[in-house]
Amino acid sequence: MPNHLFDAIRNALPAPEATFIETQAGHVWTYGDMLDLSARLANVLVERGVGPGDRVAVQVEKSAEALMLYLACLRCGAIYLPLNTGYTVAELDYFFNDAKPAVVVASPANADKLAKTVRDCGALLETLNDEGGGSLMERAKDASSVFSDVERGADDLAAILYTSGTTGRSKGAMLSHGNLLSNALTLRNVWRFTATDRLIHALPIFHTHGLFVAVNVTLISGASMFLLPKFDPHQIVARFDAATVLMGVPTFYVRLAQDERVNRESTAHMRLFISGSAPLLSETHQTFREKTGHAILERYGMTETNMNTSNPYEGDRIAGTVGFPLPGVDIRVVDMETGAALAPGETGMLEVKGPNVFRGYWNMPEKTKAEFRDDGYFITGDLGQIDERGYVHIVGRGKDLVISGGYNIYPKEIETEIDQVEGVVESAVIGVPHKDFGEGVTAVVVARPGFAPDEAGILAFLGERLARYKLPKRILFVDELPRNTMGKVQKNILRERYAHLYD
Ligand code: MLC
Ligand code: AMP
Repeated sequence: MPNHLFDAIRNALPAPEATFIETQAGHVWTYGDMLDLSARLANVLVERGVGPGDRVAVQVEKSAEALMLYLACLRCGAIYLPLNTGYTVAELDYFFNDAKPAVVVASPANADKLAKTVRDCGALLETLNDEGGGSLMERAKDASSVFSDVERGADDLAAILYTSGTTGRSKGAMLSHGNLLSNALTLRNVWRFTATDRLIHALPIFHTHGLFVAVNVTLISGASMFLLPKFDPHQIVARFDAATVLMGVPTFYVRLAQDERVNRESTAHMRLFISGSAPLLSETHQTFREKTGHAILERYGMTETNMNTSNPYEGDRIAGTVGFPLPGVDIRVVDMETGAALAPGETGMLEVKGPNVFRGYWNMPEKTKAEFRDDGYFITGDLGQIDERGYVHIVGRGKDLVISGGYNIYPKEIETEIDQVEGVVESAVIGVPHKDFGEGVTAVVVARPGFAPDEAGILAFLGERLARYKLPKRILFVDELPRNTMGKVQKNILRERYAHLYD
C-alpha cells in the first residue's frame, strides 16, 4: 500500500544489518531494527486509537526510540508534532489545545506535571525516556513487529511544527509527505549523500534542521548517523575519524573554530560541514577554513519551507551568502510595498515557491492566506538580494525576530510576559550581537516611578512561563523607550545603543 514518504525510505533501505544509528554509548540500531521498532510503535499507536490524520504530540529527550516514534507516525498515517523539551506547561497547554492530539508522549519525569493539561484536551498520555524506558516502550515489547503501512499521498500531512508568530500565538506549520520527501531527495542529491555517509547528529530533533534535514536525508540515502544527545565538542571531535558529515547551527562552528582539537588532521576524514538556521559570520567561515581546510557549506531554510537554497557542493561556497535556489525551488526578491519583482542586486522581500513549501497554518486559514501571494509564492519575512552570479544573500529580516543559537524568539511573546510584572510600564525586546549565540535576547524595560522590579525578579517570573532559551541574557532599565512620530518603538535605535553589550 503506498505511503508516500515511508515507501521512499523503504526504497532507499540498505541491507537490514546495515547501521542506521550509533548512539553516544555505542549502541547500534540497524535498519532492520528500525523497521521492527517503528512497526511495533505504529501498532501501539493504532491500539491507542490513533487514526490517519490524528496528531501525536511528542515532548521527549533525544533518543533513537524517539526517532522510531516519528517513523511510526509516518507509517500509521498520523501527524507527528514534536515539541521543544524546554517548553513549560503553560506553553504546552496552548499547543495541546490548538492541535488537539490523540496521544501525547512525554518524558516520564514530566508525566505528573502534564497529566491534567493532557486530560483536559482529551488526549491519552504515554511516556518515553532517553534510555528506552516508559509506557510506550513497555507496550511496544508486546506489540507485533508486522505492520501494514497506512496509505498516504503526497498531500497528506506528515508533521506539524509550531513556529512562533510575529503577533499573538504560535502557528502550526503543516508539512506534507510531499514537502518532506521532495526536500530530502533534493538535499541528498545536491550534497552528494550516499549509503557510505555517516552524519554526526548533535542537533535537537524537534525542529526542521535536526529532524527533517538531518534524519530524512540520512534515511533517504540509506546512510547512518552518530546520534549524540546534544552539542558537545569533545564527543564531536571524537567522531571525526569515523564520520563524514556534520550539520550544525553557526554556534556549533563558532565553538569548534575555537577548539584546539579541531584542525586539518582531525577533520581529514570529514567530507562536509553544513551550517544553517541562522547567519554564519564570514569571520567564522574564514577561521574554520584556515584551521581545517574545509569551506563550511551554508544553506537557508525555514520551518514553513524546509530548505530553499544551498551553497554549491562543487564550486564556490561564498561566505556571507546562502548559495543558489535548490533545484525545483523558485525564489524571487520583491519590493516590500508593491510586491513588484526586483532586479539582481536590489534588496527586498524573499518569496519562495516549490514542492518544499508547506500546506498552511493549522486552523488558521486567514493567517495562511496573508502569507501567500495570489500566484502561490510564500512571503518568507526575510530580506535579501540575488547577485549577478545567482547567489542569494540574506541581508536582514522584515519580521521582528531574534535568532539565538539557531532558536527563534519572538520579542512580542517576551514583552507580553514582562509587561505583566508588577511595576513594569512597558518593555522592548531586541537581539544584539552575541559572539556565541549570534544574537543575545535583551530586554529594555521602563519601570513605574517608585517601583523597582529587578533583573532577577523579572527572570524568575519569566522562568515559570517561558522556555529558558527565550529568557533575556540581560535586562536593562531605562526612563523611556525611543519612539518615532507615529509612537512606534524604534528598536533600531536600541539595537545601535546596545550593539556592544556582549563584547
Ligand atoms: C541553550 N541556551 C540558550 C540556547 N541554548 N540560550 C539562548 N539561545 C540558545 N540557543 C541556554 C540554556 O537555557 C541554559 O540557560 C544555557 O544556555 C546553557 O544551556 P546548554 O543546554 O548547556 O546550552 P548549549 O548546549 O550550549 O546549547 C547551545 C546550542 C543549542 C547552540 C548548542 O541551543 C542548540 O543545539 N541549538 C540548535 C537549535 C536548532 O536546532 N535550530 C534549528 C531550528 S530549524 P540556563 O539559564 O538554563 O542555565 C530552523 C530552520 C532551518 O531554524 O533553516 O534550519
Ligand atoms: P524557523 O522559523 O525556526 O524555521 O527559522 C527560519 C528563519 O531562520 C528564516 O526565516 C531565516 O530568518 C533564518 N535562517 C535560516 N537559515 C539561515 C541562514 N543560513 N542565514 C540567515 N538566516 C537563516
